[in-house]
Amino acid sequence: MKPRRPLFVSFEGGEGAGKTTQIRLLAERLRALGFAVTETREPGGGALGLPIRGLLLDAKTRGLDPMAELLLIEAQRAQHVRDVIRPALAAGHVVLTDRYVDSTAAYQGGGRRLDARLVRSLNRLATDGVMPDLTLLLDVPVERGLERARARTARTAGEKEGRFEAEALAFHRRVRREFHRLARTEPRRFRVVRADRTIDAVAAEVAAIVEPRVTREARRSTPRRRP
Ligand code: Z5A
Repeated sequence: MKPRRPLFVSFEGGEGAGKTTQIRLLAERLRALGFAVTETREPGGGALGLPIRGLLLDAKTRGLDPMAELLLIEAQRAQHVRDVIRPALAAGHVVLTDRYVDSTAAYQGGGRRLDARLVRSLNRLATDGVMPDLTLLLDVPVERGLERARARTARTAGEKEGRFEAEALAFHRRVRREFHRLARTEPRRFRVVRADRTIDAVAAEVAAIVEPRVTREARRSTPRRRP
């Protein structure tokens, strides 16, 4: 295994943008190069991830107050950082997370119109300052992404459309606008990747962005030989 410094990469974007697909491909590629990789997601990672994911995504959870939704997301995040992200970074892994703080800004801030400053401060509290080094925003027009997500849901036996998929187009457009705004606000952290292309084309661009960063970190952690 190569000596390395950790790198924390988040994947963001709307429904059906291809985050899960791209994380899987990138993780395979990095592992083949000899890097230790931790794949995780929100909601889902950590001890509270799955139960809270069930509550948030199930269309049967009707009438969930937006503030309750926000607090559930931040609760699972605090545990996710403690259980998964911090230990993986401490072990020198490349951590790839499917959604993180920017999803909260986009969905609960942009989509649900909760106060942006409140979302930012809860994000800060929950992450305890553990922020991604790099964020890839996979950007796809809302209709195209929803089409993909719904086609996948229809293929998956027994799965019904989830709470977020069922939201109006206007909601998803606000989410996408907010992602774009965040990317403009933090151009050093964000890279916007056009995701309305083939899986291979997107994967090639993702690799071209992430691999040099991972390799650079590995070189910086290699002790120099004395002459
Ligand atoms: N949420 C929130 O509100 N606030 C928060 O802070 C956080 C989350 C952290 C998580 O659900 C939900 O939680 C999310 C917001 C909310 N909303 N929803 N729904 P999720 O994890 O189930 O949903 P998702 O993150 O949007 O995942 P997704 O719909 O599965 O999208 P994806 O991961 O970006 O895409 P994918 O699974 O890789 O691909 C979807 C389908 O498209 C699949 O059949 C692929 O084979 C296909 N695909 C992928 N790429 C392509 C390309 N390039 N061309 C053609 N087809 C493709």
